[in-house]
Amino acid sequence: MNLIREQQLILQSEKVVVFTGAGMSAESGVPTFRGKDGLWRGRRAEEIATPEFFASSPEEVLEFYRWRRELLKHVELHPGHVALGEWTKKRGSAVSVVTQNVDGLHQKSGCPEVIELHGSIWSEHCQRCQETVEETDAGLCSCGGRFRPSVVWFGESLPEKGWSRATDLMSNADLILVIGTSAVVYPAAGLVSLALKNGAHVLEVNPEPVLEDSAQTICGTAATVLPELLRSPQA
Ligand code: BJW
Repeated sequence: MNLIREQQLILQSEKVVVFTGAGMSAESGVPTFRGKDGLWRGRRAEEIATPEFFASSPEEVLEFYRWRRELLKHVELHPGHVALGEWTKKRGSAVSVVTQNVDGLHQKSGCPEVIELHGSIWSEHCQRCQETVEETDAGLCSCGGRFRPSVVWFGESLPEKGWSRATDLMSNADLILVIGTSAVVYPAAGLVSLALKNGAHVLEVNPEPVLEDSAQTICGTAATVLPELLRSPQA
């Protein structure tokens, strides 16, 4: 894979945002939402990841998250995570990661700043009093409300602080690396248009690129492309 021009572009960029989706974790064995393994017991994310479904079938939803946490406890970082973790540490405050993923794998690989737009699967909050606990399967709160995963379901707002930081970063970046997202879920997907409108260069890594008109695309997977892309170009 010859990525010299892309490596140079990265080297010349002063403010970079890495924007990731489920495809980033796919090669660690975590199913994407809209890929072939994306259904859980025949249900799509649009059905199960909703407050309405939790209200009607809380045990089924909690089991879905239990299953995913159990899977995540046993996955390993792939070479793309490792390369991204090392590179972000090296570039320091010049790089931020904005992710739609709730799995915590960017943090595990050492990325210093990770903004989780859709929350985290590793904490829960009470539906009634909003108390947050760094605990999973917490059951009932002392106020009598039910704890639920602190993730963002359809129809819910994104965390205010994270969203504000993400829009700020996207508006001021000169390069956005978009990795492993179908870019169909809003408002997160709109961040790419925001960056483009503000003059950023967009480089997409995806085996099935989705941003072809507006971005430069590298057709390949995160684990194969990132170690090469984030290497310094050879003299
Ligand atoms: C690889 C790879 C490899 C594979 N390497 N790449 C019409 C227009 C605009 C908006 C709306 C609309 N109708 C409804 C809405 C709103 C709705 C929405 O966007 N719906 C769309 C489906 C149309 N959005 C919302 O409701 C959001 N909130 C909101 O808008 O609030 C305002 C509001 C308030 C009140 C009323 C109405 C609005 C909230 C969205 C929350 C999304 N939550 C989920 C679940 C999180 C919790 C959990 O994990 O359980 O977030 S859904 C799911 O989709 C998850 C993901 O973060 C998100 C995005 O998916 P992602 O990451 O892109 O994954 P995939 O599977 O789609 O794509 C994987 C990609 O990887 C593919 O491209 C592959 O090719 C690629 N790939 N292998 C690299 N190895």
